[in-house]
Parts: sequence; C-alpha cells; structure tokens
Amino acid sequence: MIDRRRWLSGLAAAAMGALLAGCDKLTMNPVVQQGLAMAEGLTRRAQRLVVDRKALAQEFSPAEISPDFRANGSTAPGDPEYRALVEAGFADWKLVVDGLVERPLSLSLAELRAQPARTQITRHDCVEGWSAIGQWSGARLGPLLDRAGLKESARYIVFHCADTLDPNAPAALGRYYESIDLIDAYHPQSILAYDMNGAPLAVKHGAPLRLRVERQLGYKHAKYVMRIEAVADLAGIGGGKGGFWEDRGYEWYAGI
Ligand SMILES: Nc1nc2c(c(=O)[nH]1)N[C@H]1C(S)=C(S)[C@@H](COP(=O)(O)O)O[C@H]1N2
Ligand SMILES: [Mo]
Repeated sequence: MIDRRRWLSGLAAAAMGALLAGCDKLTMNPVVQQGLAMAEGLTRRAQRLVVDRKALAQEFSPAEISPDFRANGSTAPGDPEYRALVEAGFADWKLVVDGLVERPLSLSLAELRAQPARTQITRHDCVEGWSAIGQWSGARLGPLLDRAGLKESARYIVFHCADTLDPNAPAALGRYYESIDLIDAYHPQSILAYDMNGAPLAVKHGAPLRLRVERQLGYKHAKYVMRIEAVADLAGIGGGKGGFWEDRGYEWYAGI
C-alpha cells in the first residue's frame, strides 16, 4: 500500500527544490523546464488531493433526514461478550485507546460524552448502492487521539469491533475491523458517534459507539467499536489489508 503522507511529502520536497533552484542557467534549459513543469503539475495534483481530503462532506438539513435508515452488515451481533454488554445496558462498556500512544485510555460512555463533540447530518453511501441521511453526534476523533498522545511512529488508526461477521473464518479474520490514516482521523467530521437522530445509537446501527468517517463509503464506518489502536502499519492486523472487507478485496481508501 502507498503511504500517502510520505509520498506527498516527497513530492513537496521536490517542488521546494525546484523553487529554490530559481531562474539559473540550468532551469533556462527547455528540457529541464519541461521537467519542472511536470513536477509542478504533479505537485498541484498532490496539493488538490490534500485539499480535497480535508474538505468537509456535504451536510443536510433536519428535514432531509431519512425516515428509515437501513441497517447493514452485522445488525445483532451474537458474540457472547457483546451480548453481555447489551444486557447490562452498556454500563460496563469501555472504549480502549492503545497501541502507539503515550497515554493509553479506557473510557466509559459518560467520559466519551464529556469529550469535545460534533453533531452532523450527513449522507451514508453503501457500496451496495443505497444511501441514507442521518444525524450523528459523537466525540471528535482528533481531540481524543491528542488526549492519548500519538507517538511519532503512528500512521494509521485501527478500529476493533465487537462483532463476528464471518463465523467461518478464524477469529482474527472473522471479526469486523477497519482502519483510516491520520488525515481522516483528524478530519473535523470524523467522530465516534454515540447518538443517531437525537437518540442513543440502536444496536443495529452499532451501539454503543460507531465511527463516522464522512468522506468514505459505508464499510469504513466501523460499528460496535471496542478498541482503537494506533499502528505504524497494517500488516499485522487481521488479513493485513486494513479492514474486514479490504481483506476480501475491497479498496482500503474508499473515498466519495
Ligand atoms: N462492526 C461492523 N461495522 C460495520 C459493518 C459490519 O458488518 N460490522 N458493516 C459496514 C457497512 S457495509 C455499512 S454500509 C455500514 C452500515 O451501517 P448501518 O447499519 O448503520 O446502516 O456499517 C459498516 N460498518
Ligand atoms: Mo456497506
């Protein structure tokens, strides 16, 4: 997989080099000029990529909220650990934040609700060809990661879920999981949602906590999030491709 951040900073360094070279004899050479123009074009494209990735997803008005938001994938996880949490009304539930962080966290729902929050009405687009508009409230992922303190080496954020979607696979492959890079992790609309349409998240939509990563397709929006792990690469997680569906051939970056 391409490390987009490294790749982009390489391009930026090349562009800086070209700028610093200025208008010397070498750059008057037409062949060199052509090369520089190409480098500039590349940099502009890279710039657009970065700018686009930071842009906000469209938000909608309350009147546009779908009366019937479909549930998909796991909708009633049978995993015993999860069933026990449901039966206790998630009183014992804790979100673990660990991996490449300075201060590992273990947070209750009340503690998560006290974190910097955001509410947004967005459209969910599933790769299967359906969409729905919903209102989501949750803890902003960026400030939460800052509270844990990402180490220099952290490149991706992995979301470990409570549900086994493929009971025929070994546990590490059957459990749902997802991952995003730091650009999406720090995007202002990336939240860990605990409310949907003004009420606590229903089990079918990922109670008690699910990711909203609004610039990407539905399968990136991990439901039943139990643990958030900061990692340097994705090779050691699940099947190594960065997500349950990615391990089964889907794109890791599912931008919309
Ligand atoms: N843990 C978990 N997260 C998941 C899934 C799943 O099966 N398990 N399905 C994904 C898919 S394909 C979609 S479209 C959305 C569906 O979210 P919804 O049920 O709230 O509509 O959740 C995503 N996140
Ligand atoms: Mo989906």
